[in-house]
Amino acid sequence: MKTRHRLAAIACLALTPALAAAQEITLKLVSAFPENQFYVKRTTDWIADVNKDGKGILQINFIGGPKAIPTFEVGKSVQSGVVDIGLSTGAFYTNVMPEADILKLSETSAAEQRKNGAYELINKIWAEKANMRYLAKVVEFTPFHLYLNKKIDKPDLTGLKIRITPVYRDFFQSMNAQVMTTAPGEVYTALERGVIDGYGWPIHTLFDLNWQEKTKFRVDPGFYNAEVGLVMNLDKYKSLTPAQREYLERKALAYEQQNDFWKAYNVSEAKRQADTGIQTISFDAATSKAYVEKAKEIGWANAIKTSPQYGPELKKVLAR
Ligand code: 173
Repeated sequence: MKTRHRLAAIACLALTPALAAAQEITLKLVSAFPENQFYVKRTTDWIADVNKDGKGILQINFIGGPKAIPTFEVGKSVQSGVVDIGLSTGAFYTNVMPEADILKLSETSAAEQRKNGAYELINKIWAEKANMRYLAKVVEFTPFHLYLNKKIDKPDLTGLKIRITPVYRDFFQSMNAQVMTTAPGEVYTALERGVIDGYGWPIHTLFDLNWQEKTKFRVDPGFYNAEVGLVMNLDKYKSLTPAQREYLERKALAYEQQNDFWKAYNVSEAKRQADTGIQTISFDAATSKAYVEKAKEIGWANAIKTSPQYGPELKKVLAR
């Protein structure tokens, strides 16, 4: 009895200062997507919920979008700890590690990846190569498409200048496109000035940036699976108390578990494109099948080339 009391007293003394200092933490979050884009609205709604329930535990402060930190710098800022959390797609931080762009090749869902070892593998790689914790995937079930202002009748982009990110580079180049990398925030002006004849982008959210005003065609079918995630500086993640970490992970998982939302949203976005006059370009069945297969083949070939170490391991858990 006596020893137990003494131990309890020592434990209390040891814990008190730590508890007092770490009651509530405020994390800084930036978005690699423009502030007026829907991903940011969904994320600020999520932040409001985190902050409402997280009083005395954990708060998130939304710093802003690319005006605060440029799109292709968000990954580096999370890696170095300039900010704590980034809302980004992997293609925007291949300057931190090439593996980041491999998540677009996911055919298994985030929910499956939590069960089949992919989530642990991703976190092993993200920790080792980018000093990051991958908290949650918040966009999936979403194909990318090629949007054009000039009509094509076969998958040949010879003579066309197309805006890309690393997501589309190898695939569009394999169809002879001349490519130009830009952040989403620069696409409208490039279209307006006629600097580009088209661009790669998901099936959704092009209205947020008014691109429908400058877009004539969408090429079907889509390819890959858009990934947008919340990534956190690993040192900051490790510095959280167990209660803060449990809270953040629970809220991040709840956000990820809303991804079914995108399925119906994408159907409505395709309809909205048609309603606004964006025409679809499609190929015959065999050509369409070859188009999607080529995208996948090129995607994995590049993944394995840029990451001989992790490309093949990721393929086992991301591909079907
Ligand atoms: O086209 C892009 O900017 C891009 O790579 C991307 C990736 C995921 C979601 C939205 C856009």
